[in-house]
Amino acid sequence: MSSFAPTAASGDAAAAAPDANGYLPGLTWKEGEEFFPGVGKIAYEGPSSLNALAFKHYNAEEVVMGKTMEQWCRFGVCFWHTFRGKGADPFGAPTMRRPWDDETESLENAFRRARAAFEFMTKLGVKYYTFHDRDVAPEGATVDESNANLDAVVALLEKLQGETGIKLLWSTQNLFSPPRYMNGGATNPDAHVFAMAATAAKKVLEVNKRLGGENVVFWGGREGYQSVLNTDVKREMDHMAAFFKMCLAYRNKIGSDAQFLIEPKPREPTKHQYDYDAQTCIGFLHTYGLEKDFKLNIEPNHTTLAGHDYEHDILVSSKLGFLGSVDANTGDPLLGWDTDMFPSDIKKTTLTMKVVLEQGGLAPGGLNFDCKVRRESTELRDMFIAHIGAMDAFARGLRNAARILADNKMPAMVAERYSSYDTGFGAKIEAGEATLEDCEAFCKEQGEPKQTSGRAEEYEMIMNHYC
Ligand code: XLS
Ligand code: NI
Ligand code: NI
Repeated sequence: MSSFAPTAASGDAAAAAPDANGYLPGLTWKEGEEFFPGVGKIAYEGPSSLNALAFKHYNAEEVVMGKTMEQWCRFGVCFWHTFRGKGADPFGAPTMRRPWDDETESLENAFRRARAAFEFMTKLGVKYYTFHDRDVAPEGATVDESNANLDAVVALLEKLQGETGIKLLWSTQNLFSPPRYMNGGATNPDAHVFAMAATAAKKVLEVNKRLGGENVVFWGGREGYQSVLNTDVKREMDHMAAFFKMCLAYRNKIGSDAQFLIEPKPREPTKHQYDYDAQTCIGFLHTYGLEKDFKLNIEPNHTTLAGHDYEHDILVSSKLGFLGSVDANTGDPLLGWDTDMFPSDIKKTTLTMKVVLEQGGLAPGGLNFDCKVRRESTELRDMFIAHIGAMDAFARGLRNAARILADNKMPAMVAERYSSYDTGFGAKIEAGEATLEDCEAFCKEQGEPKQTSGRAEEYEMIMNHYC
């Protein structure tokens, strides 16, 4: 197939005449047609290929350190950006129209979207997907109506899962878009709104179980505050813990074994979110006795918003036993918001996959592409290319990380750096058997410690060898 030139998929959409605003008319797709004509099953063509619609590095069946790439990566497609995102940003209107989307909040539209999503994932070869309740089905006028809408779409999702073998990585409740949640969901000062949030979570737990969802995510976009002046921080955090405990009790009651994941984010939309970063969440879980029942879903673009480097929260949560899943995206260093871009930096994917290899895998979590194509990437083929590029980036990261571990050059250097704790007085410190008096006696006897280089430049040189 031809290289990076536009293909039939984009040409097809371009065939329709744009309206006065330059938009293509909605619903140009017709029953019986493919949603992505001109794009077949994405194949692995190897590193020498320049075909944009082929994998150059992700070879699903290839075995790396005892597992296939597919098993290590467990990629997921997210419904919200990929099938609801239309390119709107804080400064501009939507730029994208999808041929199957008539822009209404009808169930018919929701059904078409779901079918388009499953064709997309099948062609891409991704085995997992993720959604918020309101991504897949429209909100109704009452709780019953909303739940009935969701049930109707979930019945179709269940059928499509059965036909394709694609599974639900996780689902979650949208407690941030509806105006009722403007002051928070579980941390809302109004107990009635808390109850609405809990009602939505209850339904998601039921639906997640029905669809065999392997995890449930809790991202608290409005669980935080805009002003300390009007906020009782302690009560809000207590309420958030109460909400989590209700969710756990209900999960256990209905016999679901889905892993619960909190997704940290420091801010946006609220100025301060209680789930600021991985260590803040871990502290919260310990404070409320929830540390055995939750893991974390780490999103690197949130990590960088918290002022840490891309890999920081992945590393820290893994080493403390809390890494459950990854929302595999990236930010732009020059933009201060959650741009949710598809990852393409091989050093970052290498560092991520090194952590994944070291902890023996992510299951039941995965690498979920909580990513959107740029506002200017308006063609259907861009949806494929973005995912293919990111999957290739993680495949390269996986191979690189496996070489780093197999060669054992860097790991051995790190081990050597800490070797004073392996034996003698250091081992006594690690065992918790040394006192302040012992330390003083040791220093009086040993004198000044010798200076040891951190050798960061050498590590960087070695990293470049692998990437
Ligand atoms: C927003 C979050 C959100 C969660 C799911 O920044 O990343 O998309 O992943 O609610
Ligand atoms: Ni996310
Ligand atoms: Ni995000």
